[in-house]
Amino acid sequence: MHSETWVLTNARLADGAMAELRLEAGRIASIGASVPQQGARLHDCGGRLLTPALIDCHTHLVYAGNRAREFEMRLNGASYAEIAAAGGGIVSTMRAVREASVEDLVAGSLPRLDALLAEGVGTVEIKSGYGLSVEAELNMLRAARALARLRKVRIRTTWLAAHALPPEYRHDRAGYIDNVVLAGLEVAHAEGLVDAVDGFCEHLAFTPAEIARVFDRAQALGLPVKLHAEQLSHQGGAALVAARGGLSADHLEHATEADAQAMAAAGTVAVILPGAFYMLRETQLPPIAAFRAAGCSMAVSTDANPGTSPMTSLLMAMNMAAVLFGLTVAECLAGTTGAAAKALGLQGETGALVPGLSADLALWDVETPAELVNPIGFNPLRKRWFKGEMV
Ligand code: DI6
Ligand code: FE
Repeated sequence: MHSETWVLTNARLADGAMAELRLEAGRIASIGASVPQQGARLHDCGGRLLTPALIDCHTHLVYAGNRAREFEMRLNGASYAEIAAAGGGIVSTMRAVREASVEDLVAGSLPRLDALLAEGVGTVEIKSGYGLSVEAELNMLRAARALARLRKVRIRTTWLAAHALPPEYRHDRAGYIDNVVLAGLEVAHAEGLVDAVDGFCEHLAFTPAEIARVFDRAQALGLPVKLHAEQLSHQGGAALVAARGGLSADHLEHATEADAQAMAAAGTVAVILPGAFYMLRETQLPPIAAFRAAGCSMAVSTDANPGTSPMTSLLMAMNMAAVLFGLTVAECLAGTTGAAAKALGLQGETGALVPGLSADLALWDVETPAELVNPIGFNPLRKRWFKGEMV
């Protein structure tokens, strides 16, 4: 493992500076105008843009089935909330996931993972949340761990059993939290399946008080927390996750200036998810100016999921974050590298071109970050390295 030593020459960094990098034992050993070349394989980057490998810090990549029929219903005027109330939405994906084996989940999710990797992604967060029973939630995270063994990628798993209420618990919300969300978390954690804990805090999902119970257990187990917060309405989720020192609050279209300040103070990253905003034709914009003013880190992610963001292109998410939400090119690139690493608690491991970090790199057939964010549906990835190995 990590036997390849590389020296990359003529690399153009995001700020336009030219550099050489030495990759050794899976890490960035040195970066500068010229680095020692002994014992290394050489790669001439030819003046092309070199960035950290991209990080997709919020996905629901593991699932079964699809929701194309519901998409057609929405095109005919049905709302997301109406479809959910009629037994569609998350619960329809739940039925498909419960029928799938771990092998089925892996086979169905691999093409989606490959689509991300083809765009220079080196780290992907994957959530449970479509099983909604202990066993099916475990299977989703088992599939996520299996994906990490099949490809050169770092996978971070997230327990999201508090995503929706399954039909069998419709009249027993507390029972679902106890028997599935909390009891399952214990089992999943014992099996080594959980890197963080998430919830969906929304009028059609769980209240801040219910999420607080989930966070209590997560934190008792020493697991970091994050939250789908203020997506469709303002519920207080962003303040809750900030008060817990959480990794991130995600979506945030309905977040306030006070939320932005609380998140910045807590070091909680704002994860911006333009795919769901676009697919649901939302009109409420996340308070980007408030995040900037507060000094809150912003990450950008696909939210890849079958219902509200069937998108497996992080480059597309960057373009949408710029066009729909007004992020700058620099914010889009930071949002899929350094800030995304922070949103996963990985800022000491990946997401920057700094000696000592994992040598996770993407080399692009362009010269500037703007050329990554501007095109739609064009992938200029030329090469990638993962833990120092050319993939
Ligand atoms: N927010 C979303 O947009 C997705 N989950 C969530 O918590 C929706 C997932 C789905 O509709 O399948
Ligand atoms: Fe999500």
